[in-house]
Amino acid sequence: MQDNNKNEILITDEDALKYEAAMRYMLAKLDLINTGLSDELGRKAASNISGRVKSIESIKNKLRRKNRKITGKNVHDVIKDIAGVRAVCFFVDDLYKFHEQLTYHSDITILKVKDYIKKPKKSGYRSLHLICRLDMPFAGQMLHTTVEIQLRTNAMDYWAELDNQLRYKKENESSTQIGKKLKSYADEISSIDKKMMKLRNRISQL
Ligand code: 0O2
Repeated sequence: MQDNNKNEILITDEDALKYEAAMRYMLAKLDLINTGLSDELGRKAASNISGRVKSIESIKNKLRRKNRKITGKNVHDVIKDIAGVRAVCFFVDDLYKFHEQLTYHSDITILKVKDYIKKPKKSGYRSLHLICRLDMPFAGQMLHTTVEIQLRTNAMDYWAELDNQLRYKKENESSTQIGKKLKSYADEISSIDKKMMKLRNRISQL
């Protein structure tokens, strides 16, 4: 993957393959954790698990948003979510159970926890982000790759997906007005998430 302006290789094909491998490995982990948790809880924990490797355009845009030079070094040093996976769960406490389960895996080191549920972003965005180092064997050698895990509820995901379509990364005239509305809807959605968890607890005591 090249930066067309300077002809600098930003990500080699080999690196791209490594990120792809790390993403798939982490997906398999989340899938296993989901199976175990669902069995323990007697209900499905995650409704959807997905992953992606960030496109070069998206990487370049993110470096621009962060006012960083588009260089191969910055791609690896600054962008921590080139490989990203996401588990979308039914209830807020399931997310923290996922987090706990991940700590039992010796090939995963959680480098940073960004809890945008306890402390939502100004936009209203909520999710639990874990920046992890994954140590895995690949092509006859050990691979050490950073992977971002996003854990969110269906409700948080619904909001984030709509926010992506309507506002996120768009700098236009109406963004302040729309931003305020979206923030208040995020708060409403979050209060429903809490109510649903309370209801589940009440039902389980019947
Ligand atoms: P994409 O296309 O989804 O991958 P840093 O601030 O340096 O610690 P980073 O990665 O810049 O780290 O920021 P942050 O805030 O932890 O956000 C990482 C990702 O969270 C974003 O990745 C989005 O996926 C999601 N996100 C964060 N804030 C919002 C928001 O307000 N609305 C929505 N819809 N999603 C958000 P990317 O690379 O920006 O996007």
